[in-house]
Amino acid sequence: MKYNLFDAPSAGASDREPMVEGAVLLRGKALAFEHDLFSALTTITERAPLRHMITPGGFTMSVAKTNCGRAGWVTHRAGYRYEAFDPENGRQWPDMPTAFLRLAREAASDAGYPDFIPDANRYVPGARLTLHQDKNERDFDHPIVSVSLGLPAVFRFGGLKRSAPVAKYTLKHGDVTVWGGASRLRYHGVDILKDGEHPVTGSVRINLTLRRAL
Ligand code: MD6
Ligand code: FE
Repeated sequence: MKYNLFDAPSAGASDREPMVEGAVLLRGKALAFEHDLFSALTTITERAPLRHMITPGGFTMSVAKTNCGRAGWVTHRAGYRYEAFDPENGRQWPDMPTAFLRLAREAASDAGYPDFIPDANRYVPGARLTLHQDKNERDFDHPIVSVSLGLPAVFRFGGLKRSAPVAKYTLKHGDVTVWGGASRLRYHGVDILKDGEHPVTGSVRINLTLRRAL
C-alpha cells in the first residue's frame, strides 16, 4: 500500500506500540497522571509499607512490594494468593486511589479492553523479576495494566511456555504496558535494574501492576 500523509500515524497513535496480539506498549501514557500517582503512593506506603516478601520456597524477594485495593497479593507457605488484609498488621489494604483507577481504565481501553476495573496492585523499587506468568487472578479475561515509573528497565516478554523466545523492551518513566486476550498468560520478567538516578524517583524504579484479581 502506498504511504501518504493521510495514512501517517497521528502524534497520539505513534505512542502506541503493538507488542504481540493482545499486548500493547503505551509510551508516556502515565505522564499525565504523574502527580496524582505519586501522592497516592505516599499515602499507600504510609499505611502499608513496602516489604520484601518471602516466597513459598523460603527465599526473600529482591523486589519490595505492597498492595492497595480489595485484594492484595501475598506470599504464603502454600503459594501465592490474594487477600483482603495485610498480614503485617491485620488491617485492610489501603483503598485503590482514584488516579490508579482512572489510569488503568484509560490504558486498558486504549489497548482495546474497555470497562476495566482493577482491584489489586503492587509496586516494586529495584531488583529483578524472573520470567513468570501472572496467573493468581480468578479470571484471565481481564488484562494486566503495568505502569513504569522512575529508572528505565528492560522488560522481557516471552511466549506461553517458559522456553519460548523473548522480545525485550526498555520501559521508561510513564510507559504503560497492557497485556490481555491471547497474550494474557505470556511469560514476562524484568532484568536486573541498573544503577541510576531519576529526577522524579531517585535511585529506584516503581512498577504499578493493576489487575482485576477477584
Ligand atoms: C514490571 N511486573 O515490573 C513487570 N508481575 O514491569 C510484573 O511482571 C509483575 O510487578 C506480577 C506482579 C508484580 C509485577
Ligand atoms: Fe508479572
